[in-house]
Formats: sequence, structure tokens, C-alpha cells
Amino acid sequence: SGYTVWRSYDEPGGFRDQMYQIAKDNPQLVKLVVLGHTYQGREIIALKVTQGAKGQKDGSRPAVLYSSTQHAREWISAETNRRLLNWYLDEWKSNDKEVKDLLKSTELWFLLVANPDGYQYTFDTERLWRKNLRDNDGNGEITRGDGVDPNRNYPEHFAYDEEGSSSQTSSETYRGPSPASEPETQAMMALFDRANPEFQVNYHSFGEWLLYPEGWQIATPSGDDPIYYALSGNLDNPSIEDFEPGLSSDVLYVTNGETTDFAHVSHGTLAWTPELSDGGSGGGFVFPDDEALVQAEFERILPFSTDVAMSAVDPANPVSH
Ligand code: 0X9
Ligand code: ZN
Repeated sequence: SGYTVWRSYDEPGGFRDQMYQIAKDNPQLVKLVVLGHTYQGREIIALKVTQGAKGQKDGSRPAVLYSSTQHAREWISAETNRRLLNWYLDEWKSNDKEVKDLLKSTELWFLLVANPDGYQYTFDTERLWRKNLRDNDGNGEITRGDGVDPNRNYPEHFAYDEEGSSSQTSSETYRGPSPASEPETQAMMALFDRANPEFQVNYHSFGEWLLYPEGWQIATPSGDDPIYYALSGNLDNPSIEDFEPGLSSDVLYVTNGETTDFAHVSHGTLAWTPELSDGGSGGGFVFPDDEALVQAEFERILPFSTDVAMSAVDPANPVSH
């Protein structure tokens, strides 16, 4: 790719290759599942990490879902999530007792690239592309007005109002023609059915927030707020250093058809949208191609991310670092 840190989806050694390699290198711990295919035919891939991954029925242990790059340009989310996956595998190999116990009791699911077409497009054509690659005008090529926002297409308050998503195909928050019309949405929903996760962490960028549902309204924080509060921390002591925790619709803006709202309402999954750090260019979406800065960002999210995993066996008694 010509980058130090960043890897595209398709390139040799890119995300797709790496996911297959990780599954191959860790047969006891990792199972690869192809959840579906994009408009351009790319595989949408999830990895399950748990002891005896292949023999163990999916969803038979309490599960956590770490997802990233729904929005194509938010490269830092996929890369820090990839590092999280590798961190668990490395800790297992070095006999970290907590991680060993965790992977005997819990399934960790990784959807590193939730929007493979869009992600690849940001490497090949348009660095700041956000949406998927639905050909909205059906002219056979991808142009400016194409694509659906993968984080507005879920069947939870879909199209509830014009503020939280758009009916205009050219909008950056175009919700798509109908709920779950998009292959990326269907793949994520299939993963929810398969794993029925206790928790989801849906990494995005940017803004340094730790957001939770329900994002379609500001009046009422979600019903599980004691657990959300315990795991999110507060302004004085946020669970991710310098990330402001709070109700997504209040702290950021209202959305509808959004992933974590779907997760919470349809599956009872306690779900967060961490908005990672401002990249400093590209309007904030372009994070520097700098190993030390990327690793520091990963280390910043690590304690919260592992707290969530450690809490899955008994969500009512959350573990906080
Ligand atoms: O708009 C989004 O989908 C997310 N922000 S981003 O800048 N990464 O596009 C935030 C979604 C969080 N939910 C709500 N704000 N309701
Ligand atoms: Zn995003």
C-alpha cells in the first residue's frame, strides 16, 4: 500500500489475507466465518476467538463483538481493533492467566472490516469515502452520490426522522432504500444472530467520545444504564483516557437506523460507539501513518476493551480496571 501502518483489504498481506493467516496459525483459538459478500463480491469476515473455537458451537459461551470500519475512511478503527485481536492471541501464548481464563469462558468476535468495499475504495480512489459502494443511480460505476451509510441502515427506528439520517442518495448519511437493504447490515445482523453478544464495541472515529444508546432520542438514557455507567466511567474518570462518556444522541447527535441501537433493542446487547482520536488532517479522519501514535491509540482503548470482555460472563457485575 506504500504505508508503514495502513493496509488495504485486497493487497497481499492486507486485512483479508491477515484474517485467513490468523485463523490458520491459531486453529485451537480462532474460527473464521464468512458472513456474506459485498456488492463488489468481497467477503465480509468475522473471527471467533475462544478456546476450542472450531469444536465449540457459536454462541454457546457469553460473547463480545468488536466491530470496526463501518465507515470506510476511519482506518484507525480497523487497525486498533486488529491490534486488540493480536493482543489477545499473544497474551494467550505467553500464558497470561486472565486471558487464558477469559478464552475458556467467553467468545470474542472480531469484525475488523465491516465495510470492505468502502474501505478498499479509500485506498484506491477516494481517501475520505464514508459509505458502502451501493450503485445508487445504477449507472454501473461508483460516483460521488453513490453509497449507503452502513450506520443508518438498521431496522431500529429506521428513517424515524430526517435529522438523524437522510432519504437523499447523495447524502453522507443516506439510509438506503429499506431497513437492512445492505449486505454489510445483513452480515452484521447474521453475526448478532450467531453470537447473541452480551456486549458490542463498535469502533469509529473521531471525537474522543464513548457513546451509548439509544441514539435516536435524547430524553431517556438506555434501560441498562447502571452497567453502561460502570463500564463507561464518567467525566472525572473516563474508562478510555480523555474520552467523554455519554448518551450518543446527547453528546454527539441524533441518528436512526444505527447499529448500537439495533444491538441494544433487538438483542439486549450493551453496545458502545467509541469515537477514537482526531487524526489531525482530512477533517480529522486521517490519522497519521505513524507506528508510535497508532500503538498509543491502541493502548488507550485496551483497558476498556478488555474490561468489557472480562464482564461478559456476568454483565450485572462489571469489571472495571
Ligand atoms: O454518525 C455516526 O454514525 C457515528 N459518528 S461518525 O463520525 N464515526 O460517523 C456516531 C454514531 C453514534 N450514535 C449517535 N450519535 N446516535
Ligand atoms: Zn464512523
